[in-house]
Amino acid sequence: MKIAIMGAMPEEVEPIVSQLDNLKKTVYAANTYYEGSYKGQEVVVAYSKIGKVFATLTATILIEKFNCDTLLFSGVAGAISDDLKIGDLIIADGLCQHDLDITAFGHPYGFVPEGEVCIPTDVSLRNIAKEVASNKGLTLKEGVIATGDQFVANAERKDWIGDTFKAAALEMEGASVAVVCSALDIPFFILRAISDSADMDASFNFDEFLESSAKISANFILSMVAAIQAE
Ligand code: 4EH
Repeated sequence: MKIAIMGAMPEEVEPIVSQLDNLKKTVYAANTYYEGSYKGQEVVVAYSKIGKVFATLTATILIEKFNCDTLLFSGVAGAISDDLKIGDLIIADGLCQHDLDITAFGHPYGFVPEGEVCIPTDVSLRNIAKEVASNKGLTLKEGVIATGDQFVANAERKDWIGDTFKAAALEMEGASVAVVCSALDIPFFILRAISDSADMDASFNFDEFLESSAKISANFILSMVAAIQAE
């Protein structure tokens, strides 16, 4: 088993890379991939850069070039649901693309022919996360996470995404990972810690809480790697 751990920004993967043994750096396709191990479990870590296109590229390379057979995403997100506060953890039960719109042809938002509006994540990985959370005495929220190529800092847009996709949180990469992993039949898991509430204060809160929330997510992901290894 070889686990891919992916983030979008350097701040999201640095707390993971810094805890790996036997680190080996490879530059490929204009990005850096960190191979190593954590508690004896082989992992490959990378940050994709921001947005759906870069995330698609990195997820594909982690699987096709580095032969990872499981993918865990760690990062931060904007909250939609009122009961998600800064620093809270949410796991995706499914991912959708809130900026995908061919409604002019009678299709629902987020849908293209031969695709699906919401792509579900792996149930066993979700169950491992719940076990890890209960051992740590942590609360995990679970819900739909909406992805799009925009930093949402607008209450109206955020509410529209929440209403349209029944989404609890939003970010800019998760659905790309979902598309790649479901097409290649790779079990995947998306974890996000809240950095802001996607409203008019979002950019300020984001700058303040990116680092701390990214660490909360990263530490949880490493505990999951240890739990998977111990299985
Ligand atoms: O990778 C992008 C980062 C913001 S853009 C998506 N990430 C963080 C999650 C996220 C998010 N996405 C959309 C957290 N809050 C979000 C929000 N809307 N409100 C970025 C950030 N800093 C510098 C450059 N770009």
